[in-house]
Amino acid sequence: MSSLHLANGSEKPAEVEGQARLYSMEYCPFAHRIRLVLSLKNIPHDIVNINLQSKPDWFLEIHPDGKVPAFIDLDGTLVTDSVAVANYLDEKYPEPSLYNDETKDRDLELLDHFSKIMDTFANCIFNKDKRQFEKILAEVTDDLQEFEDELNARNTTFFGGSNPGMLDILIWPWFERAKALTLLYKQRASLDKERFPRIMEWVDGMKDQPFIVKHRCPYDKFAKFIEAVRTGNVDYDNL
Ligand SMILES: N[C@@H](CCC(=O)N[C@@H](CS)C(=O)NCC(=O)O)C(=O)O
Repeated sequence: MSSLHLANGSEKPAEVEGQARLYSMEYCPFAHRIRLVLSLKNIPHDIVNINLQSKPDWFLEIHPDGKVPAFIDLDGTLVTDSVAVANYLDEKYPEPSLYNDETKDRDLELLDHFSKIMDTFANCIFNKDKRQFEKILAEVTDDLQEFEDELNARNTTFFGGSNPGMLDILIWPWFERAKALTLLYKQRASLDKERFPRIMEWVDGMKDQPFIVKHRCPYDKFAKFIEAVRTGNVDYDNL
């Protein structure tokens, strides 16, 4: 289902009858979101991985921004940007539905707030945040409090209820990669069990979901990927 990361000069893989297509990259958290939605909803698709350091011309013709994820539906519709793709898939393939009417607005608000954590994470991995690790950790921990409180208020394992919903899926790729920071900064860190019991239960519940297991991105591999990105030379298929 997945492919090697195709670079410029490669042939564009032929479309497969009856399958949508996701242009992806193994370590990208945004593309990871879409792999999870596609799997959970059992949407027939293939995955074409792109070498983002040497993008094929045919990929740039499809999506001139050159970013993954890019999704092409069976009827040829192109959708880009992970949240837009996830919402498109939820409308077009409603089983199972990933939003609850009662919580959708709050989910979208929390997703918006989560982008602060995503930005901090990106600044850390790309060496743009010059603060001490402890300071960054303290800030992210404070930002997470709202998510702990929300799970507590909902009194459910997942934001989606007894099963993961859209918010669970859209934030998960960063939780799976978070420990990579301890390797990159060569520091220890763990979540305070007393302060974040709900988040801990949520992480345990998410980790066991078959669609999560299927697309796992081990944090040590992600750290290797980031180290390779920092050298400017990524061997996407042999990390
Ligand atoms: N806002 C976009 C971000 C996607 C994104 O930044 N993808 C990265 C890989 S993780 C990418 O394609 N980078 C290639 C580039 O910027 O040239 C989304 O949510 O899909």
